[in-house]
Amino acid sequence: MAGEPQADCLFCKIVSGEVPATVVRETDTTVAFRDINPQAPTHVLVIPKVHYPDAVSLAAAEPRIAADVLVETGAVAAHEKIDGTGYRVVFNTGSGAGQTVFHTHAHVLGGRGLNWPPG
Ligand code: IU
Repeated sequence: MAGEPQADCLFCKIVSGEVPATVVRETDTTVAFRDINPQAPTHVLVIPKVHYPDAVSLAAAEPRIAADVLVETGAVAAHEKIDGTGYRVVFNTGSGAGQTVFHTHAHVLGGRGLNWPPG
């Protein structure tokens, strides 16, 4: 069923605790943890506890939880003290855009200069 944990989903396993992660923050609806392959001094992923493959499908089905994810990116930025200098929130959507894990996640990147456009 939509939103239910998927047996083959790594991020569902992080939500359940089956796979360990360096958790930065947790709320009723989200988990924020450090990316295993950081692309910046701060690189944290914010995921909803429910399983949807990308941000758009989450927002269509569960708009409040999608808002929780977005609000949580700001809480992570404050926690990491990168809110003053600026940071980037990225939802890679689809394999052509570099999405490799098909459980909604926001990348929160900061702590260095960030070029535009991104690669
Ligand atoms: P992407 O937008 O789907 O490419 O992002 C997936 C991210 O998940 C990527 O930055 C990976 O480094 C990260 N990740 C992780 O933090 N832990 C893992 O066990 C795996 C991927 I697999």
